[in-house]
Amino acid sequence: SKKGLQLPEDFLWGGAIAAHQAEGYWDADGKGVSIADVLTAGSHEQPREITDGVVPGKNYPNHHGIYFYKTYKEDLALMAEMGFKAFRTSIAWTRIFPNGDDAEPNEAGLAFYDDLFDTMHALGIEPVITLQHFEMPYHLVTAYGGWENRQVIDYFEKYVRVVFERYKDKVTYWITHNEISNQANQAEKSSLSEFLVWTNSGLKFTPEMTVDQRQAAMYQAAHNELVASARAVRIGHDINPNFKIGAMLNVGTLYPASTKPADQLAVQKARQQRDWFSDVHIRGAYPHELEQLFARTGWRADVTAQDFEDLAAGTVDYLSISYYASSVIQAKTDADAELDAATQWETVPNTQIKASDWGWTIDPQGLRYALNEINDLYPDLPIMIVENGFGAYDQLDTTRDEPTVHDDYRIAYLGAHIAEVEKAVVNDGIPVIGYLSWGPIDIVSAGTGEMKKRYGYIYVDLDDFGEGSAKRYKKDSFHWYQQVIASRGEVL
Ligand code: P53
Repeated sequence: SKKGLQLPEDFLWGGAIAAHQAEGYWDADGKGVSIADVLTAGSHEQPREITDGVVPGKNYPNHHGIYFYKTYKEDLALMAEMGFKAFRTSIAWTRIFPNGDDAEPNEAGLAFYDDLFDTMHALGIEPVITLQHFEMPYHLVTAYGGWENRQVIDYFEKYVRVVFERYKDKVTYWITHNEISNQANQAEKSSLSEFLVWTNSGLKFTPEMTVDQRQAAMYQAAHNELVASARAVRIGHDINPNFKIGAMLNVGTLYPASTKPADQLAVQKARQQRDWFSDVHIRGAYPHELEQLFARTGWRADVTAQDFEDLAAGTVDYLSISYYASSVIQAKTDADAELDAATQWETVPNTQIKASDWGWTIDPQGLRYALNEINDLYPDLPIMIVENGFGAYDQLDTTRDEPTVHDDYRIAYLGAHIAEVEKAVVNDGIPVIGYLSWGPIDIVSAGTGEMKKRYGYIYVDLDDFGEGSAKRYKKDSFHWYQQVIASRGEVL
């Protein structure tokens, strides 16, 4: 631990989870089936399966999560003990509207979040609340086709009106759609692509679908989500002008594979194709290269004049980001890339840096790079880091009176990333308003459905089959993060 830079007094230190990865009690108190409830357990080698409804006998880890639905009071008390100023979670849309198209909201679901937010305030913790984190009602997929259908905009609007009204005095920081850009560049057939369009948009990419059809479906769904987000911003500001409503993108830094001009252009195009979502959210309009693309391809066909007015009128108050890793982009050909170049470049390994056991590169400087890049594009827009962390295998040390985990690898990852955030704020002058690390308590992995891919400062005694005592134990990183927050990041 060495003396370093410090972050401002009002900086929002904390952590972030999502409802479907933690709450469990997937069918309790009137909750409906969500798209996360039909995802089986997978692993680094074995993709999660998207089943047709809930199939008996399959392992659905989100059905149990870490039982946060019942343990939130004790769990939040541990966050408060670490000194958390803010805590991010999501509202499970299916607790409020079990099917999405229900006439009336479910009071039991609303009451749960009332108490959750009250609990946070009693502990001095500011809620940061995501409206859609990978879990729309499954019924909106089977009956409407997911976000590709613009009727879903109206159902989302109905849901956000209810929660904005209900929690208008309890929640200030909102996020509309989690990692909305994950679905970009996923037209090529792979299980990861199928997973990402499912979790973002409730889209089912079947093997028969052509690249063209996949692109059209994704761009249409994304458009509908962006219109829904913009409408939510306006509705929210009408209900409470103090609301801060943000967008959320994964901004893993992209590097060119070489100094070859074709690689430079490829990385630039890859970034534009991934990051245009923030232009729509922040500037209220599509960037020109996207409009050119749609003019050429006919993708994103179902639009109205009202949509564009809504987008312009509903720009966000801040940008929230996740950052885990960087990637390297290489052109497949030396010829000039066309704009729709998703098929003209590929990601290649970075031999300069190490990676996690799940192949995610460890690149703290990439975070400073990403923050600078965002600030160059959108000067002075507040940025909240709402996910960053290290998924790793943990070994519970049971030789102590109180079991613990010696997670020096996690401390090393987090400390190095926080140091780069401090340089971005103190040296580069970037308005980063918070740092919420991912999974401050172990939860179910989104990508693999594993429990053993752990991010927490707090260990949860559950395995990949949901077996275990579910007891919570403080890891070494718990005490470390406590002193990071207490010293405002000076002691890492
Ligand atoms: P897990 C893909 C790429 C980057 C981030 O991920 C992603 C995903 C989807 O897995 O997800 C975000 O649990 C997401 C969280 C998720 C976290 O990153 O696969 O917003 O829900 O848990 C970490 O290790």
